[in-house]
Amino acid sequence: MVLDALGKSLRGVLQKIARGSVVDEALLAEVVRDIQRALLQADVNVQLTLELTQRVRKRATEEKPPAGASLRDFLVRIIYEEIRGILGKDRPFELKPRKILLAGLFGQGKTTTAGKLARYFQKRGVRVGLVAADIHRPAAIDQLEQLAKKVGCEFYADRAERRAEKIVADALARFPPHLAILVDTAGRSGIDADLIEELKRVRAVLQPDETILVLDAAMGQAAGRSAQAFHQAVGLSGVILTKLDGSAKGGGALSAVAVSGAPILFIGTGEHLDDLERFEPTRFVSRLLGMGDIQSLLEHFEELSNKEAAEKAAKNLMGGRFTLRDMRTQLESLGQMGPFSKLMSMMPGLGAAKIDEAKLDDTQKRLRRFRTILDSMTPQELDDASLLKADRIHRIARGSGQRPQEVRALLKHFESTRKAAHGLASNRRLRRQLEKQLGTEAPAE
Ligand SMILES: Nc1nc2c(ncn2[C@@H]2O[C@H](COP(=O)(O)OP(=O)(O)OP(=O)(O)O)[C@@H](O)[C@H]2O)c(=O)[nH]1
Ligand SMILES: [Mg+2]
Repeated sequence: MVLDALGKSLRGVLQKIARGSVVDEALLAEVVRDIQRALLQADVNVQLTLELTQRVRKRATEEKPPAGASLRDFLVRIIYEEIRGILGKDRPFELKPRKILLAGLFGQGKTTTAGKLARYFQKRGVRVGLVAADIHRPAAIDQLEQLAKKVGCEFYADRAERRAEKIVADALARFPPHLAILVDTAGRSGIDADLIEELKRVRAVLQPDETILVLDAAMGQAAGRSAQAFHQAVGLSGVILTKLDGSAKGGGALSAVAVSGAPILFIGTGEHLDDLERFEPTRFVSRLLGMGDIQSLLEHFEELSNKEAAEKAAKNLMGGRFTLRDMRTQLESLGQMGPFSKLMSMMPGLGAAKIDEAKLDDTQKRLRRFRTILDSMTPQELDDASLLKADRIHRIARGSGQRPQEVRALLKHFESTRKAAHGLASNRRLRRQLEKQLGTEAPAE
């Protein structure tokens, strides 16, 4: 596994959180310190590291975990999200016949990566044509030809031709149809005018679907500057970071390239043709943190936060404190069989939207209108419907593009729900029965 040391330290942090008797200020300070040390050792930029750990600390002290989640799990999730955040966006990579241009400096792994990508496509059922457009080094052409033989894909080269773009044009004309075409280009010692001009000429002929920069992870943070410069000069659709297997500085390269705005698509993890892995930040972080289970932890959180709002609304309703805000939650949870919609469907009059098939369409349209109206209200209005006098009703109508009558209809619906809820709250037998079904405790009165 790449970034082994970083992964080990971060997993150590999570274990510390799991073992600690309480999540308190002392533990948080220790966790923040450990994360800092781990990231800096992996060559992640100092400022980036400090900002990340500051956010972890701030969120852990200021944000509240959703009801039902432990502080411990919440802290783990914050750490996961923040580390995930410095690795860039997940980007799909299409496996179909299309044209890919590989560029990069000297010795970064372009030719090897062209071979690896060819195998990656072919293994997944897409035939590949490799084009040797490195005109400066004859050995590079032989190298690519060897790789093409190993992979068993199409190959085109013209050892006598001195124009890379001509080679590409000939390859396009000669290859059979429906190939993924991968073009290997020459490297230089720096980004110079000649290199950029050559890439632009090749690009004009190839019309690539992807322009991918191949970068050696051993550059560490400097990989970020290189990616940025290439991105500005030729416009990149992605980056492949090579030699992550041998580099302790991988964290610096990964995070710095992510900042450049060009997504990392693959990572090279060895010299062999199969040593190429898709890079997806979300999965990568899960693996790094050693959490086969982080996925289930995250899903659990997702459910909890939806459930939390619905449960709170249900409690308010039963406690006779039903607000417009709760009504909005009600509308949002209609259709999901959460505790709240269960409650609504059991109440006379309120479950009508779900039961009366004939009116369902009309009702749903109306509920959608209600939601846009509620979205035009201020937080104060959502908490206190008594504020809603004529002038506010007109403002909300304008803001939501509805007629004032519709806003009044919403308020009437709200009022009848509240009254029904009040009746429900005072019917102790019915209420106990509901509470049992919902698994909620009686709200304080
Ligand atoms: N360990 C390891 N070595 C790699 C990886 N990718 C490439 N290499 C090695 O890096 C060296 C340079 O690779 P090339 O593919 O020739 O690099 P290039 O960018 O085409 O080089 P030029 O064409 O000379 O500019 C070779 O020895 C490769 O075996 C990787 O992911 N891991
Ligand atoms: Mg090469």
